[in-house]
Amino acid sequence: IASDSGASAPSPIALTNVRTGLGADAIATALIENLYCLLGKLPQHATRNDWYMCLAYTVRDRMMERYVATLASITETNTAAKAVAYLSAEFLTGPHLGNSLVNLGIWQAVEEALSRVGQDDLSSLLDQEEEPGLGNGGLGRLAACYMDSLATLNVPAIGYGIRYEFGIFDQAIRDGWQVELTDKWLRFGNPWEIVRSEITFDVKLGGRTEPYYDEAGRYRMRWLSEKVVKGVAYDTPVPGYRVPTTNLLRLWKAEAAESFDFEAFNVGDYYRAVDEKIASETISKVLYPNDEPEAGKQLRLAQQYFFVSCSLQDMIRLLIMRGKPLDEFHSYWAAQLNDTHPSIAVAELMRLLVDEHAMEWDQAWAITQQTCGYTNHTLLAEALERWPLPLFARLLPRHLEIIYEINRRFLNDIRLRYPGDDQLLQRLSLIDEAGGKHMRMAHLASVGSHAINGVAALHTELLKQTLLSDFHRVAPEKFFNVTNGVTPRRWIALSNPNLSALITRKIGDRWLADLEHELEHLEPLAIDGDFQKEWQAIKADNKRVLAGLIKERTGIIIEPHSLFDIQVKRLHEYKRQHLNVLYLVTLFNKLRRVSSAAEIPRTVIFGGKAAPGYRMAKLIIKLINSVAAAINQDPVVSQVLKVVFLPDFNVKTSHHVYPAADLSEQISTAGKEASGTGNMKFAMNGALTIGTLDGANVEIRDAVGHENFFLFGLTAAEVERLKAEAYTPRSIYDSNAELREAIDLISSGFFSNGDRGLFQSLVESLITRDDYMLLADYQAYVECQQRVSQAYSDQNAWTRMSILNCARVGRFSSDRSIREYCRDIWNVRPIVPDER
Ligand code: NTF
Repeated sequence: IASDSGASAPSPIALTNVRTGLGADAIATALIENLYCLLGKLPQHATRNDWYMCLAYTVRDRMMERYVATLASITETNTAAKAVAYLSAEFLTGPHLGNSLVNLGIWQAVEEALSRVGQDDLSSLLDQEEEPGLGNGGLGRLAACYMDSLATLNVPAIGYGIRYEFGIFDQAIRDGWQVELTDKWLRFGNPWEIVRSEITFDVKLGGRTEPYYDEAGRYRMRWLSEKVVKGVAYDTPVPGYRVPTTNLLRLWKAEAAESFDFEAFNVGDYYRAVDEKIASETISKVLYPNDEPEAGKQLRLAQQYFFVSCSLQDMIRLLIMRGKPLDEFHSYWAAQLNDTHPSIAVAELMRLLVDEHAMEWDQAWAITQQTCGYTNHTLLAEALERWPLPLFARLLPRHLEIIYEINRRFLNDIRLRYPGDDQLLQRLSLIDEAGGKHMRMAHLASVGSHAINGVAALHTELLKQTLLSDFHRVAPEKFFNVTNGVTPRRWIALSNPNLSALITRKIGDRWLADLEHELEHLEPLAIDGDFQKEWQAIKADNKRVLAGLIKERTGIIIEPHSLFDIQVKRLHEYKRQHLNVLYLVTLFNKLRRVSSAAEIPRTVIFGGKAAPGYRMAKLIIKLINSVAAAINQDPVVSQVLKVVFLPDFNVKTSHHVYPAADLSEQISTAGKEASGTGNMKFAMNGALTIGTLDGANVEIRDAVGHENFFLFGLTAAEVERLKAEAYTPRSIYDSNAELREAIDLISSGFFSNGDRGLFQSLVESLITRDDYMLLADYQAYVECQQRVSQAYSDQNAWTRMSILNCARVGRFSSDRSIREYCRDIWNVRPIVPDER
């Protein structure tokens, strides 16, 4: 077979150059062929979307050889490779086209091919792609970065999740309020996925259990379910960066096991027959739009069980295909639980091994524990998944029995090791007996895994000291830290191509595959005047692009020379977007009093979605928009300050946001943000951070140098101490005149057309409870922002710091994170190309 890359693995099939060739000729021919054969169009009649579709198919073709070869390494008898199953309810991949061009190294060839067929604008085709928004925020995007790194490091892996028909909602802003619109991402079809109609599994739900004796006379249990739904596999190839490995994302769609209930159909009840089909398909219908769990939502538990069961059944099938015995399951699979959403895997793997494959309990338990690892992503108590026992029993009666047995054995063991400590037993139990009984999913994940990890050094320490302290006491050897990372392919190469080209020109092109060791070669250039100029010019360009986008989406005109101060992330009280607003109101008050001539011009940009049911978060969006309107309208203040809420922040938009930032806002209450990953994306693109000692900020600050980071605020320990001492926010309000003036202006109705009630709940909560310590950190934040302005006024010094921020954050590549998972948790090694 002809392939002009030289990198492809040998194909068992003779593919033609039109399918595999990475040069412009082959790609141009393929474009025309695909347009004709797949879309049934002639070039003169093709719409922009037609061109996008046929380009997508053309690019996908070029991944197939590697994809088939990688899959073979997980299915063929003679390979010893252990593979990773990354189990996650969310994969926020973002658009595939641009990323695939980067990873396959065919950007230029595609541009050239397009121009040969009369299409000169690759970027408009990139724009056509609907974002697959199958995640809420950090957790889902992390899973996508990890899939990119697994492939890039040649580690065979399958990402298992749910093919939601509707992903995260689209956000519109009407009259300053968030409005949610359904995300119809599949509307025009999805050229990146391959339906595997033959790979389906039955998933049982409901019903009851029944004891019986098997042929060998053994006492066993069987599950007589009330209903069965079918999971169908949809695969999306995940190409590594310039390597032979192409992994896959396997997402399950729910369908009715029988699409017609023939009995109902025969008696003429057509509608009832169709009902079951509809009910089954509901399971993969929609992503829950909360970063917190939906307490007591049966459908959510059904979703989790549905994808976990399909995935584990698939993993067993693949093991058997390889001719390996089931008792070696853990030697061939490492399963990572991305938070507790897939934690039912612990009970499901036990059920499959014990009930379906007649394995002894002890052996099944050893395999389960050795297979599973659990990553915790939050310490927030309200975000911990707990299922009311009656709901759990109704949906998963057999799993309830299995979990009781796991718990009985676990607590027996603890009782022997810590005699007489009943409190400890209660705290460790998988069942919370207080109030209505609940199943504690974090406990199930912790007991059923050989490794438990937090996502930043501070977070892991707090996990050990607080949330999981009892588990740490009884099994300290299970605990690891793996600080999050993000892929430099999407977050630098794809979203900041000019910066990327500049870096490559200076330090060669190895940095994209080895950020940890290569990026630091930029450091000496931080004081190089010419380099600084180029650096500034690129930032200025990126800011102009973002300004254009903002004008198009909001009508607001911003000044590209101003300091771009950006806070983009989910809306949550602990992330404290409203602390940022308090500062803006303070600045507004000041600028109305004194001449603004000396003020450094700023544009403050917000973006992020609020969970539809989170009233306070939605009110904060309204406040941001109201304050923005007042500031932007003020003829004096708006000369030096503009405020923008950029609607519908998602992966696609974010490509234009991180590269344009001067200042990255990472201002959560210390101890609350597990890691953050936006903080890394900003720094990689040369933004300086203003932040608290929270999550990965701590490590970012150590990496970039304390003098290149704007630190403010209480530490996690100080936050706890202050809370314990009966914190009284009102006394801070009373004693700080600027703060009081800002809060009073909000209360006065100034920002709400005289409506004093509108923001009252927000103001009340700040003055009376202030759970997230805004008032305690307010003064420090305001002063820190003044230091920022001062620093920005010296552009050369700022640019030096900006370069150093980028040069020193190489360790926040997801490649480093994945190497650590491979070494400490999964015990997997890369496959070398000739192993397949
Ligand atoms: C998030 N957790 C954390 O809030 C972020 O700090 C972290 O960067 C990401 O996970 C990725 O680790 C969640 O989204 C959840 F669901 F756990 F609350």
